[in-house]
Amino acid sequence: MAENIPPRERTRLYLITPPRIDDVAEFAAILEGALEAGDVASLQIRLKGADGKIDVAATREVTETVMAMAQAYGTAIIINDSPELAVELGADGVHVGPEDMPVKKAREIIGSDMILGATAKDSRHAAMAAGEQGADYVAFGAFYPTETKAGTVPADLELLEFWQETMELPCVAIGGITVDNAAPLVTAGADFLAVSSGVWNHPEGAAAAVFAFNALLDSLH
Ligand code: TZP
Ligand code: MG
Repeated sequence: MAENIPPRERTRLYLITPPRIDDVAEFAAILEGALEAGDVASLQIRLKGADGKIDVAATREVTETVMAMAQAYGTAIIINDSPELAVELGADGVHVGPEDMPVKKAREIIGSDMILGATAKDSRHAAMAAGEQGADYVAFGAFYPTETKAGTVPADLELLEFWQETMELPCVAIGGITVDNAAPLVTAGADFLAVSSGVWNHPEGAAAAVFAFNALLDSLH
């Protein structure tokens, strides 16, 4: 590890909602069980319409429903794609991809206090540029095949190792992560594990998944 980089904190879990939520009350109940089961640093509200774009109405409804609960558990609410909506909803932050808007513009919209995350896929250069433009974290992936997002590019562990050794900006690993395949990402240096289907589709339920992820993270720390 480079001398000027402080030791990394324990890797934390970063939940992402399923792309569609039909029953918001049922989702809120499942989420509460999951938050009760173990540490969740943040919850990204990532809801897509039939056109693949952000479902604004659903994002509003779900965010308003879970906001107080997330706050009570110390879980930051991050809105996907739309800085304007993140501001309107009083969220803790926003996550933008290259197809959404430039990181610099997103920072201008949200101001200096909100969290800004940026997708960097498999590119250290995109990640560095995002950091220079004001991102608070960068997301690398997809590390494993995923059905949650179409058109992902494969990323490999060396990227996490490089980032951990040379950069201070926190990084998120994403894409097809489950309790069973997460360990190498943690060892390679991911600061956060961003997980959707690996939690919501866990055979024993979301709470069991969050518990198991935290047990794994504790064991690797
Ligand atoms: N970006 C890259 S992979 C991915 C996103 C949003 C999907 C994450 O969901 P899952 O179900 O954990 O693979
Ligand atoms: Mg996006």
